[in-house]
Amino acid sequence: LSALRLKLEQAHHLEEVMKAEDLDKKIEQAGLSRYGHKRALDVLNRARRPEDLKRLLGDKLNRKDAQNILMACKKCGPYGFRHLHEFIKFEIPDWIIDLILRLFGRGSRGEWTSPYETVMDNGVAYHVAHASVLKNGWVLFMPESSTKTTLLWNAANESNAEFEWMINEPDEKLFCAGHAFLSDGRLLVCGGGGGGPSGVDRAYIFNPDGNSWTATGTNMTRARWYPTVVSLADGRKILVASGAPETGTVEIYDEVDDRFDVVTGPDASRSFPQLYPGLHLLPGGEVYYTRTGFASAGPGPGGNYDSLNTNAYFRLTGPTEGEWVEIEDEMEHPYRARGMSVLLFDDKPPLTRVLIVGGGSPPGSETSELSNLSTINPEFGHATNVAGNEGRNNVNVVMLPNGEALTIGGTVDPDVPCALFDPDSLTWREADRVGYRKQYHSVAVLLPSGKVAATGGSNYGGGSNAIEIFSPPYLFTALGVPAARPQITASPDTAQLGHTFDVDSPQAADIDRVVLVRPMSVTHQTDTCQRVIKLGFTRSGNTLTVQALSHHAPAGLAPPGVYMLFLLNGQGVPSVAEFIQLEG
Ligand SMILES: [Cu+2]
Repeated sequence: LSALRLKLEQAHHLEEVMKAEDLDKKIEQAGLSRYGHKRALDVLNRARRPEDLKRLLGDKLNRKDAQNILMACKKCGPYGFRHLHEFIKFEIPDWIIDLILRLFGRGSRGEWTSPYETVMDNGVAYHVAHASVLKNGWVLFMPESSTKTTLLWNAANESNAEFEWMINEPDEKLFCAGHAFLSDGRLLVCGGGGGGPSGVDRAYIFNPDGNSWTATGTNMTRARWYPTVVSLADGRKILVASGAPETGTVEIYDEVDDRFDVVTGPDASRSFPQLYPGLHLLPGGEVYYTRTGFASAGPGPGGNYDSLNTNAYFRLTGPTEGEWVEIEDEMEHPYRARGMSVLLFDDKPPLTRVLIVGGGSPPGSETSELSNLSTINPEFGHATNVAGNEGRNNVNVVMLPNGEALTIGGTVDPDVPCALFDPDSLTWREADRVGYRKQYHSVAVLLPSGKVAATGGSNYGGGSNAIEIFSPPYLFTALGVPAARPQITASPDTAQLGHTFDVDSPQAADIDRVVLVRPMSVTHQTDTCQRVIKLGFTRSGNTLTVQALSHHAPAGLAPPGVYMLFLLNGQGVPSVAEFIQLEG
């Protein structure tokens, strides 16, 4: 009899081992990272009542199963479940395990990987503080140190590190410069000069055709360290604002005349509490100040804050004349230093919104605020907690082609999850965590692959030289398998604003959205370039005829320049982007 019992026990044990192996396979297939696994167990272990579990697992969960899970959790000891394997012992239904794998796997949280580091050809680590996505798909990095070397990275090569070092370097340090793209995809880089607020008045242009640096025709009219640079609506003028030691003036770079001029007028100057003030070009052509930025220079604790607490906008009133207009109403948390702001556009109301994430101190830095800028009297919304519920400073926000905003880091502890904002439901949800701290001097950019690269801050910001790459949830099915992506088989190099252009795709019948995304050029949580713009289209066979905005579209919606063209299918899966030059 005891032999029989032993046999039964062995059989039972064998069955458990087989079930565990089966589960391990499922865990791997769902892309449940060690961290995702821990988050799943955290949520389960925190549940106290069946209702807590229903919130996670939905109404399909009946009371009996819920109570079984709560009981099983208790039986596992004071820490609750330590591995999903423990579910097997308690015969928790398969559908619950499968649902947990879907909720915490890469199909809903995406996945960070870290293929390699930024190193120079002599093997020395390269510390990044600036990143710009060029029209050839390479990324231009500028250093977080007093070296003049700029680094090019082939973002399309994820398996092997592929870098190029500039043969001709600018003769000034570009660390702490501000930058934005010109209308032909060249990059204008203004001021900086290294690690101190004395600043330089030099400006340079990087040309991705031939990878060359040249000085601008004239210097800036002022020295500027930590300035913000914004492309304006006409595709010819770039606004340069703030930057120490200059306090108030703004100036205009004219890309046709290749010169800088200071902007004049009774209200043409405005001092900002922040260096790198968060500025964005609105569809109407105004430049809006979001109150994000970097406060450290100037008097006062932590920076030269203004007492106004107002937002403001700038508009040109003549070729080199302009004015700042203060906005009376104010944000719930107007102190947003070291937060980041992004524009959200839609083709139905609300048409234009700005999302402000983190910055300042708690309460406030753990939240985001959404302001409706569809009229020039903004409506300020209430602050909403960003998933992770942690204060975020020096946080990165990247707009994805599906219109979601990805928040990365901003916390000392990289264990705090990244967060995805859905502009339709106005809700945040958790995403996979980054591998390394992403704070001061960290950068993140959307790549043509539809993935996001993050790195930087390794010298001063506690960061890492690792290039980390995020595959958003849209690149996977709900079960964590790579999703089939639509392809672009033909698209033009240029398109005229107000006119149509043709794009070929074998999946044309499934295409739900055609979007233009302006490539990012980011440093210090400041990017004025990124914008996601939906285009109308019609379909005939494998060809999409796309409307490059209507004649009536306001000029500031899509300033002339190089864009990434993405097709998205009905499941929201994007193609790899093709670059397209939008001409005014
Ligand atoms: Cu800095």
